[in-house]
This record gives sequence, structure tokens and C-alpha cells, in this order.
Amino acid sequence: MYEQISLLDTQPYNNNFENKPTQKVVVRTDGEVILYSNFFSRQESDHFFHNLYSSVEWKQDKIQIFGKNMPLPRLTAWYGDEGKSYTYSGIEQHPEPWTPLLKSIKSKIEELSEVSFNSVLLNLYRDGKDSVSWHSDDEPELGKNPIIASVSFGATRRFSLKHKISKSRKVDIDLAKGSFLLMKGETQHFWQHQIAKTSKPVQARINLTFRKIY
Ligand SMILES: O=C(O)CCC(=O)C(=O)O
Ligand SMILES: [Mn+2]
Repeated sequence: MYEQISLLDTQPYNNNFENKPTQKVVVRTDGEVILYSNFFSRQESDHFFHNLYSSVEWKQDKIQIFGKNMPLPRLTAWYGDEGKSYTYSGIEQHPEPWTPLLKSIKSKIEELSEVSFNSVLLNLYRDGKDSVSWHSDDEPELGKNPIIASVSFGATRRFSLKHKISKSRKVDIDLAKGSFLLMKGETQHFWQHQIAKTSKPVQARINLTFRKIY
């Protein structure tokens, strides 16, 4: 049937040289997912990580699971244009105003993706116990075919995609610092994604998903 694609990080980390930016289409049917590795340099990525880690108003929301109030296994924050509220997992998010740093990341992303985004959801995975479970970014306020631009700083974590109908179709990608993953077309109709917990020791990771709220 379908081949499983694996883009796992098997290269030893090279401290002396800056890795080159590369582009790879990781999903090309029932949606489109493109990975731009090293979109941001290591220096830029480390600068963004430290700045966001200390300056963002991180909070830990609670969600109802089987009638119980459980803390989300990660910290989040929401920034965007005024009035662009967003509800996911029953949590209503009201945006904080854009900061100069988030604006500058946004404009680099917009240049490449040729889309203008009006909000960003930030996730802080403190360690391997933090995660996001299988879901699609398909809330009605994102429109028919949501475009999601995802950038990562800090530790590498594995991002998995699985097809909702063709169960054997799965894609695993190790999202390293400076990577930019663009999900578009019908991706959110046909695919789910997650960041699984890991028992490996991992440092903190920050992920930003830029979105367009209608
Ligand atoms: O951390 C990631 O790479 C994915 C985050 C995500 O899927 C989300 O916030 O909707
Ligand atoms: Mn998502």
C-alpha cells in the first residue's frame, strides 16, 4: 500500500557549520505539507527561543476530560490582531497584542508562504512529558482550508501526521530548531497531527503556529 515516510534526525549534530536551508514536500496528496529546514539560522533560533521563553505570558489552561478538569500538558499563549478570538478544546483565547519579535517572525513567514496571518498560538513544551495529542487544526474560524505556518525553536521534538482514512499512511518528522512547516490545502480535512510524549531526556521547545482567523 502506501509507503511510510520518515524524516528522522539521524545526522550527528555538527557544531562547526551552519546547516543549509532545505525544502521538502512531506505530504502531497489529500493536502500539502512542506518542511523548510533551517529556515532560521541557529543564532536567530536561539535568540528567539530565549526571548520568547522569558517574555511571553505563558499559562497552563485546563480542559475537561471525562468530567474532570485537567491541566493541558504544555504551556500556551495567544497573540494576534485585536478582536481575533479563537476557541479550541473548549478554551476561548483572547489575543495579546503583537510584540516586535513576533511581528518580525511573522513577516519572514509571510514572505515565503504568501499569506498574511492575523494570529499565532504559542506552545511551550517544558520537557518530554509535555505533548499535544492527535488533532486537526480545523476549527470553523480558520475557514475551509486552513493554512498553518509552524515554526520551532529549542529542542527537537517528533511531529507525526496520520491519515484519517488510509490508516497506514503516517509521516514522522523531527522538527529541529529553525524549522518551518507549512500545512495547507485539504491537510486538516484528511490528516491529524501530534507531538507525542517522549521518555528521552529533552530540553524545552517552543512552537509557534501562525493562523488566519476569519
Ligand atoms: O508543536 C507543534 O509542532 C504542533 C503544535 C500544534 O499542532 C498546535 O498548536 O495546534
Ligand atoms: Mn495543530
